[in-house]
Amino acid sequence: MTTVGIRLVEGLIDRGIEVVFGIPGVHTIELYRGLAKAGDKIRHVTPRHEQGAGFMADGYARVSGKPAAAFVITGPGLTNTLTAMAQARADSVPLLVVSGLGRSDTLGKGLGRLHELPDQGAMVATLCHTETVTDPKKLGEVLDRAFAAMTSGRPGPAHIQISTNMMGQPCSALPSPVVGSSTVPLPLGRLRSVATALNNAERVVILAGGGTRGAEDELRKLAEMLDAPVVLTANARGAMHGHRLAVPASPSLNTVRNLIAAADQVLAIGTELGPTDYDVYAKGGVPDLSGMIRIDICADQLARHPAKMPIKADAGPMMAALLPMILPANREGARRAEATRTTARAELDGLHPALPGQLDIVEAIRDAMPGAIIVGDSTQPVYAANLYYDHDRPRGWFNAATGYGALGFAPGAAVGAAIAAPGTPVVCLIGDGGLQFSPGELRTAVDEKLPITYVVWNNAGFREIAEALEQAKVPEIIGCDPSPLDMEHFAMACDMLFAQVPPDPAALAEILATPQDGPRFLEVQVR
Ligand SMILES: Cc1ncc(C[n+]2csc(CCOP(=O)(O)OP(=O)(O)O)c2C)c(N)n1
Ligand SMILES: [Mg+2]
Repeated sequence: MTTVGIRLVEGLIDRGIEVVFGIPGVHTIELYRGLAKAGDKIRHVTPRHEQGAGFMADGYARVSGKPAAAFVITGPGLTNTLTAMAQARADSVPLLVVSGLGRSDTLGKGLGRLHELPDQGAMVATLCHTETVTDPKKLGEVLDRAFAAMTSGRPGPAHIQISTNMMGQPCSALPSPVVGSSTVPLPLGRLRSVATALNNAERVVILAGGGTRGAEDELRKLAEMLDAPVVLTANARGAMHGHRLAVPASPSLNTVRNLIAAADQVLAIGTELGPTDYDVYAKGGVPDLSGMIRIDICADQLARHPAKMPIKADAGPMMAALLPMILPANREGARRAEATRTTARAELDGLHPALPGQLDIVEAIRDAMPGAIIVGDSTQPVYAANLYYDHDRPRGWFNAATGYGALGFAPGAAVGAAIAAPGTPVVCLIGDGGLQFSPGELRTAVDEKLPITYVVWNNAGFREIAEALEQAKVPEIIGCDPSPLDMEHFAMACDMLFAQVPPDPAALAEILATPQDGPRFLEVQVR
């Protein structure tokens, strides 16, 4: 008999899913029967915790540009995954979580059954689109709606839950997936008025966010035609590496704010204008953007900030449509961008004496491993680089130090990244505190023989938070000194190569440049 569980796996394969990250349980047996039947068509990766499953799928989606899937049990499996779903929501990552659900005749009755929750679907519904499979004949529609929720408009997570008694029901072959059409082209008149506003401006500045991922060519061409500096938020980094017009610096820096304030036309593309990029120090002073042209795929995003021209459109096609209407002009873009880059870098020195050294470490990693993907956690060098750092490839710099900011993101996300880009070296840059949130996921990298280098910034505790408490003049610094792991023993227990280095870029670069086969562990001893 072919069950709902088996058909669901087939339906995922038909929609381009090649890997599932998951932990099985008695509530997902039919899903695993489906995986077993699908053989080579789909790969299963076993994390050590469901939060890791979610973060792995997240890293996979960010690097591949495609939706990714996690299978978890009902109850604790799903609550363990919620943090990863929230991170995916904040960073617009298409993450599908398929979970079990208790027997349908027991739901909401509070019988104390295994993994019971009062109302699992309602719990997820505040976070993302959620679906319950209640009829095998409707399984295809459920999948189509979940994929549409993840990929049409602003990407994000989605959830499908299936009761144990439903998972084993007979289910006939699913119809072919319904594929949504691409975004509706803008009316020509509207495009013309945007182009006219840009052509008439003397000093254009582009603000590029994560919505420009995958449209790096269009972004570069548009910037070149407009001769406009491009400010790249953390989720847009990696676009326009080394380009004369790139400003890979945070709009929280005064220097970058001055560049924006001096523009007579701001063009914001695929950026939510959120405080973790635009006002990370919560000091206010974000330049007035009400005169901007704003392109965003999400109508309610557009409603959140006043703009002269709010345009609901997909970034790539919109930029491509604008290009032939832009008149080439000299706006001294390269001079303005270079001056901003130089001053931004200098501004770091004044913000905190340790920042330039931390940034040197990230640049040393990039230069020792060209083309590598750096997946960051919430640790000091990652904060430094989110302020100012030019990564050398698109989709190669992302982290949880921004947006939702879930500590412990990087070990799982690095696994997903490495699986999505076979042969590409991946660096997981993480603190000693963050490492202890998700240490188990390093073993997943060993199981899967992935070329991940764990660069662990060991400053013995939650240093960034300790500094925040100090600055706030809290009379005693409490809770910031969890003892770090003995890294060498830990790496040995994981069966990984291990080395120790001082926080010296040259020493780190030397070790990183040695070829690598499988995962390895580098402890940067900060103190
Ligand atoms: C899930 C979660 N819990 C708590 C925090 C708050 N937090 C942010 S950074 C941090 C300290 C991280 O320590 P470590 O990884 O050692 O990095 P360091 O600041 O020392 O470089 C904490 C506790 C968070 N971001 N996410
Ligand atoms: Mg630390």
